[in-house]
Amino acid sequence: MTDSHPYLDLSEDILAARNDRKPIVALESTIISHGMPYPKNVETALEVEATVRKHGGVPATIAILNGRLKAGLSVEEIEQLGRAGTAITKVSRRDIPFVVARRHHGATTVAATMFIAHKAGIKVFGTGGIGGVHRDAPTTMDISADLPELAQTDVAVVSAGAKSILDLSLTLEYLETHGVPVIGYRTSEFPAFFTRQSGLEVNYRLDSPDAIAAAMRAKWEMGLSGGLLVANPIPEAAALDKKWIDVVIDQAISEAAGRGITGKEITPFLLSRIEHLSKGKSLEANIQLVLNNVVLATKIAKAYQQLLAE
Ligand code: PSU
Ligand code: MN
Repeated sequence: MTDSHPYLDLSEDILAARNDRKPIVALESTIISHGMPYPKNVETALEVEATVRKHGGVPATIAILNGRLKAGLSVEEIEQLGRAGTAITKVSRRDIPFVVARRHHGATTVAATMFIAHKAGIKVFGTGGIGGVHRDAPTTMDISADLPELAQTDVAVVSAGAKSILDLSLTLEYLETHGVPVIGYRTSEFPAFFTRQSGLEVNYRLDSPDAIAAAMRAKWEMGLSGGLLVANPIPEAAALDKKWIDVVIDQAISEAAGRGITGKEITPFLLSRIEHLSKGKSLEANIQLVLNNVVLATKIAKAYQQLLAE
């Protein structure tokens, strides 16, 4: 079914949720196809959706299917993306028109998911980690399209910070330059995905979903466009040992450099090597932090809906 946009299909669920002003949470699909191995990816995607529902929200997993931008997927569609894995095109902002024109399928990154969520009127998006400025960016200029998307698209993204496959300090500098606020949820430190600490500070510490929703409303009501990054640390019990995971990450990065991997392949390559080298420990941590993030995203979506209804 189409709703006011010639390229976009909202599922029945999402259309109904919009009409009833229910809190909707956007979810990305690159994490399914390129971020985790099958069948854990599908199990996790379905558990993530169930978690949003359990907390009173409506999940909108976002992807491109047969050239249509989709917000709200069926279980079969999620299974299809997860089973195909890296055979599905990883779609960031620049790729969207080509996958659409060819009527192909695409798994959307944080950037592409934000773009589609915004078109669908969805303001909150929960994921694992965002892309950022790569460690070798001063020479390669490898900066994820997720960052300029955060600078321009009005969606709040809840993530567990970013992995130290990236230069976290440069990532925060980029966000500052482009006016993207970084909010620490109940922390003043920017979390490093697998660990709660990075040694770097967030811009604002906020301790409640209501406070985050109030900042979103103020920002957008005054026409100050662009997203917000909500950094939610991994639960203590799921966090990995920093020294140990740093060794794993360094090894994955040197393997990527040795094989000359660049461009859009690098992030999926690093994620899968880290998973392999950590013997699945990183995958378990990844799943736990995503679940934690979508709980917070649902609470923020609820708080934001309530504010708008006042
Ligand atoms: N980081 C993760 N897990 C992921 C990704 C990044 O810890 O699944 C995915 C997300 O879809 C993100 C994308 O938007 O990788 C970034 O890719 P790139 O660095 O090529 O922009
Ligand atoms: Mn890149």
